[in-house]
Amino acid sequence: RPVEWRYDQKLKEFQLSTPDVNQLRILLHGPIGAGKSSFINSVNTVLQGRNTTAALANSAADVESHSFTVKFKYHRLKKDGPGSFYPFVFTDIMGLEQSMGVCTDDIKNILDGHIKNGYTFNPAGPIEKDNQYYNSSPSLKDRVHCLVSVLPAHKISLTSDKVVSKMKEVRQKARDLGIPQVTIMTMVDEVCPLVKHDLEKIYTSKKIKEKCRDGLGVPMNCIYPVKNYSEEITNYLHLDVLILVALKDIIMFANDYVEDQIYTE
Ligand SMILES: Nc1nc2c(ncn2[C@@H]2O[C@H](COP(=O)(O)OP(=O)(O)OP(=O)(O)O)[C@@H](O)[C@H]2O)c(=O)[nH]1
Ligand SMILES: [Mg+2]
Repeated sequence: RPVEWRYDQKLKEFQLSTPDVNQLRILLHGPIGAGKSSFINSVNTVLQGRNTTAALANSAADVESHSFTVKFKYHRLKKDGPGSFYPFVFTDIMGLEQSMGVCTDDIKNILDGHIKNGYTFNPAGPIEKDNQYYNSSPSLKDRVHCLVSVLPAHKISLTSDKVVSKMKEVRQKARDLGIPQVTIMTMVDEVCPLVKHDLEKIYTSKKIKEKCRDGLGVPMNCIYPVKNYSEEITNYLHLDVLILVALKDIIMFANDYVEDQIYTE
C-alpha cells in the first residue's frame, strides 16, 4: 500500500490541541460546477470507506446555467460511532460567476468569521450588519482556518476574467489574514485519457502538468490534483489516496494556523 494510506489513520486520531477552537473550518471557493460540493462528498466517502449517498453535491446536468448552493452551512463529517464527528468542518459557497454568485465581500466576511451557519446569500450585496446571521465580534474559532481554491482542470483556461479576478481578491484577503491556502485541481480524468483509465499516471501525465502550469498563478507545487467521486459507488484506492494527500495537508495547515494564532495572540 502507498505510504499515503496511513494519512487515513492519522486523520482518525487527529485532535485539536487547544480548547479555544473546537473545529477547524475549511472554506472552498471556485467557479460554478468546479467540483466543490463533490470534493466534500469525496472526503466523506474516503473517511467512511463507503459511498455516502451524495448528500451534499448536486448531480444536475445544468450546472453551467446557475448555482445550487445558496445557504451557508459548515458540514460535519461523521466518524465511527454514533454522534462522533471529525474535528474539522467544510463549507463551499455558490459559484463565483458574474451575475449571481456570492459577492466577494461576503466571502471576505466568511473568512473573518462574520457569517453564521444558516445565512442565505444575497447576490445583490453583502450581509447587513443588523442581520441575525451577522456575527459582529468573531473570534479565532469563527474564522476560516484554511482556504481551498477549486479549479476544474478541463476548464482552467476558460475561466472568465471576472471569476479569475474575484478568486485573486479572495486569496489576497486570506493572505492578509495569514490564512493558509491550498489549490485543488479537480476533473483530472476529463483532461487526460491516460489518467482516466489509470489514475496512477497522474504524476507523469504531460497534460496534467500543463494544466497545473495554467493554474491561475498558483505555484505548481501548491496544486493538488484530484478526481472526485462522482459516478463510482465503491471506493478506489488511488482515488482515495489523491484525496487523502490533499486533505491531510488542508487539515495540517489549518491546525498550524490555529496554533500560530493562539501562540502569538
Ligand atoms: N469527471 C468528473 N466529474 C466531476 C468531478 N468532480 C465533480 N464532478 C461532476 O461535476 C459536476 C459539478 O460538481 P459539483 O460538486 O456540484 O460542483 P460545485 O463546484 O459544487 O458547483 P456549484 O455549487 O454549482 O458552484 C457534478 O455533476 C459532479 O458529479 C471530477 O473530478 N471528475
Ligand atoms: Mg456546490
